[in-house]
Amino acid sequence: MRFILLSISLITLAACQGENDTNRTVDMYNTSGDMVGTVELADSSDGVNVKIKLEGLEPGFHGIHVHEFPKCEPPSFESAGNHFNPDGSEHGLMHPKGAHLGDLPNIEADGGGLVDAELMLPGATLLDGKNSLLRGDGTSIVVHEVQDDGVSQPSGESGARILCGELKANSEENKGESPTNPTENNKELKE
Ligand SMILES: [Cu+2]
Ligand SMILES: [Zn+2]
Repeated sequence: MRFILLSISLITLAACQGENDTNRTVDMYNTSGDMVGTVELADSSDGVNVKIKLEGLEPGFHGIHVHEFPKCEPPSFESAGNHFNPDGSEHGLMHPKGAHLGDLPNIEADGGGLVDAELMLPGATLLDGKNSLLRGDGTSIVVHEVQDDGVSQPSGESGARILCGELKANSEENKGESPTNPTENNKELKE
């Protein structure tokens, strides 16, 4: 009986430790380095829920995608790389061989330049695995100048990258000064 209770508490502990990575907030920056809003990510059974709150955009539609590197270097944000595409698909939510896992529907800024939208990334996760937005060093979220047409390669003719936010893996570990875990290197690497 005591053993069972111990097991349950260990399982609960493990679940709590994983909780950090089921919700993440990404700060979004423009090409001048001003923070202009946030993107809140929440893992769910269907994918990753994406809540977008932005200001200062040109009114109208804008493309938005998850890009492959957690690196936002202004003013071009080219450092963010291509769209996050672990399955090797074509770009575009309307493409027959699409879409990239990181492709999202366009967001619309109102007359005052504000965006308040809630979208979904089906099949993506914040947990471990091939489709994890925190895979490797992480990913980034990029907003574009104009709307994504949903079919053109490689990125839907959505124009310049105007906002970018980094979604870094293990950010809570990077904050502290604590030394890296020495057992980390002992894990067997399978090809
Ligand atoms: Cu993009
Ligand atoms: Zn794409």
